[in-house]
Amino acid sequence: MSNAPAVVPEGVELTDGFHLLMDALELNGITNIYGLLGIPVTEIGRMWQARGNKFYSFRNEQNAGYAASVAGYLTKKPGVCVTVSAPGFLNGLTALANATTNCFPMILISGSSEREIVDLQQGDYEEMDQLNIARPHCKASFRINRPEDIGVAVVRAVRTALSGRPGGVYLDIPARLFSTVMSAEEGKKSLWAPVDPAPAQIPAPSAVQRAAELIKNAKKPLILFGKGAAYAQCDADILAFVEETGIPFTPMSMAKGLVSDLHPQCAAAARSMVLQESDVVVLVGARLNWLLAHGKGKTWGVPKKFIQIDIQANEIDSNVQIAAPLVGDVQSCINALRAELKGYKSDDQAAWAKAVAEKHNTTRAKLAGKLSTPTPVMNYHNSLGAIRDVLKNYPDICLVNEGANALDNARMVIDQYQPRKRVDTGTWGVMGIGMGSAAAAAVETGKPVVAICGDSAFGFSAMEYETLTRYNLPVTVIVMNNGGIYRGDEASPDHQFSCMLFNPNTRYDQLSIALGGEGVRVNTPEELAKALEASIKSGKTTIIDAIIDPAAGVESGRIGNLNIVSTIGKK
Ligand code: OXT
Ligand code: ADP
Ligand code: MG
Repeated sequence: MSNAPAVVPEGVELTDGFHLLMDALELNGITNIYGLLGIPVTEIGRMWQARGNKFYSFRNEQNAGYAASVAGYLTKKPGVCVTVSAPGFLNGLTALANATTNCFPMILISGSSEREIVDLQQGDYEEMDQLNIARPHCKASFRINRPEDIGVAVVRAVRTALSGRPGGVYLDIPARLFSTVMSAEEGKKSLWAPVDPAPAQIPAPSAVQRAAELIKNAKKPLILFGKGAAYAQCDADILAFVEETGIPFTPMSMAKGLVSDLHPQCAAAARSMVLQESDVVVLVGARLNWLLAHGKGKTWGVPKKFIQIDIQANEIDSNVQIAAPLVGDVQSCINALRAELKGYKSDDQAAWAKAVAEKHNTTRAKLAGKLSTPTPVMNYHNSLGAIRDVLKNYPDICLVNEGANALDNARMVIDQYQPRKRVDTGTWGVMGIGMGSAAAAAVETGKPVVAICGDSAFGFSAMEYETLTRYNLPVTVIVMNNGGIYRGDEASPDHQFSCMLFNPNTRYDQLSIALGGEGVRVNTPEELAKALEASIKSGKTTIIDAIIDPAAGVESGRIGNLNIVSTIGKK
């Protein structure tokens, strides 16, 4: 079979790979592309902009990829990232793998070098077998060899990214294809948009009955929401399920706000109690992975029965036995359960809900005291307390959050009021998602964004701050400057700076000014609150360099239990 382009008779109107790719993306509802250009994809950016679409040009493909993946999470449409070959592709691949791990729909499109040379390893410009390297890190990896296949490839990528468990797709486009021509009329005919790319998946009635029976007979039920429930965008149905059942709920970090943290049934501040004491747990779009101690051990206390709502059938029983699997999309499963549970009422459950609410309220009240206690140098509590007080007046702001102490304390302190308003380090606990996520959140929601980043975490994508200022995005970055990873007070050995510390003279506020933004350094909660309020009101891209006590953090934040330490040979 030949890969040679079809011979087109003279006088016939022509199109080429570049044009067909853009036509196909537009037809599939894509308007924003995140990426970084160069050989062989430069024309994509220029032509995409010339068509009136938006191309967000980043400084490193990894950040463009994180932006695309977050765009996918927030919009339920695949976020698209475009990169050059080999090194650009590899930078983007980190984000594609992260998207797949987090179940975010994303398409990475990379130009690649000529197959004939790559396959014989003859040393082409940026030679790499990208198609196969991508394969284990995403849901599917496709190469397009002929212009007439661009339409079907884009449709397959969109459907694969969106259907079932969402995730990443890689599209490999050898350089030559971009300029390969074919008849414009035939090209047009080769394009289409998929019908119903993420079909509803309805749970079996018997599975719904089984789950409903467990709920009805429970004495201490709990609902646990994960980011799959937030992604599903069936917020009203979820709220109705919570309120109709009266069951306490607790959110995983990115599900915070799916039902407001201020809702009377929220049990976030009684987390240990509800995980340990509950007898039936309804998992909604949340995996029993490391973040949930694999569903076993002392985190989970008394024996319990799990009901698990998930679109991915083989997620069930991944760690422990699931008593009532509900395989389907969140919306269909929740509504089927609601119908089955109509009219049920349980006095036992009401008493449990009351006890949980009391614990939750007491813990919140205790924390509130710490949030307003002044200290000579700001700590995580009083700095985040100040941020929380400002943000409660802006419930629709999207919060981006990374770091260790900066992450764990912010998750605990800062309330979320609306769905999908929190983006963080996700399933991998990955640092560096900050600026890419902030860019996408600002672009896709059109609302202001606040990013709370540890100083280490910020450093992973700091140069991308210029991308934020360049596009005038209303993002306030609060760098929690404690001078190091976890803490800033570690003693250095005689011969070298400690491997956990940063230069204590670093001025993140001045970095902002150098990169075209606003910058302010703050030393007290009052200054922090004032600077944040002013920044949000101004809509200007700003860094607030918040000086945090170097001794305030703890090793690895809330997951110190996962840290491995040597007990041998320490001086
Ligand atoms: O019920 P109990 O008593 O248990 O109490 C809980 C709740 O009930 C209560 N709570 C509340 N109380 C009062 N009021 C309210 N509203 C409230 N809400 C809750 O609080 C507690 C805790 O609740 P929580 O958080 O819900 O529960 P818990 O038990 O913590 O939950 C467990 C987890 C596992 C679900 C949770 O902890 C979690 O989600 N953790 C995520 C952790 C994570 O992913 N961390 C990031 C990775 S750490 C490390 O790997 C780092 N690195 C290495 C590295 C990485 N990651 N990536 C790459 C690419 N390269 C390297 C690095 C470099 S972190 C890091 C940088 C760190 O330095 P920085 O300078 O950036 O940051 P700083 O530390 O600030 O210096
Ligand atoms: P968290 O980290 O918040 O606990 P996870 O990423 O571990 O959440 O889990 C999300 C789960 O949600 C995944 O198992 C995924 O298959 C599932 N999921 C994603 N979208 C849907 C949907 N629309 N309906 C049902 N399940 C979904
Ligand atoms: Mg730090």
